[in-house]
Amino acid sequence: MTRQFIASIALLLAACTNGGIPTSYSSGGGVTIDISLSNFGPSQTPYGQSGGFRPAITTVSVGTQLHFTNTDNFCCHTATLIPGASSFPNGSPFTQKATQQSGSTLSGGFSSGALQPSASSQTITADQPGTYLYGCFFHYAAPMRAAIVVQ
Ligand SMILES: [Cu+2]
Repeated sequence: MTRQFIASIALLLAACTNGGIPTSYSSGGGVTIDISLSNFGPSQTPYGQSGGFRPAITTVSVGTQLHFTNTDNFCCHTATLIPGASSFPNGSPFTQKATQQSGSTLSGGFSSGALQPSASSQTITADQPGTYLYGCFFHYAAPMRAAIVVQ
């Protein structure tokens, strides 16, 4: 194979997989982020190791409405904001409060509370541009962490 051919294949793969990080993009409407520790194994992101949520990085525009659904068949998971973090902290950043549902905007902070199998969170509005890291109270170290980027 020529060097050029190899380079073009590498480019093609990069375009398809976006560096191996599962991402999604939405320009409005509702976006569902799936929660499953069983199905979504660890992947590397610019913020550290992610896992347990799909996509690992959800990219949306301002005004998008988000919610989380527990697609595992066991209790429980949370999706809980890690306030002010630009990378995933080593230890769990959460308190017991994460198990109670709170918040309806990304900038104001949120937690889905403890979600039973098939349960969905409240609707959370991507109200301000920024990068929002979040994770699961019960399985933060698994890892169960992911990011939402609002543009
Ligand atoms: Cu969990």
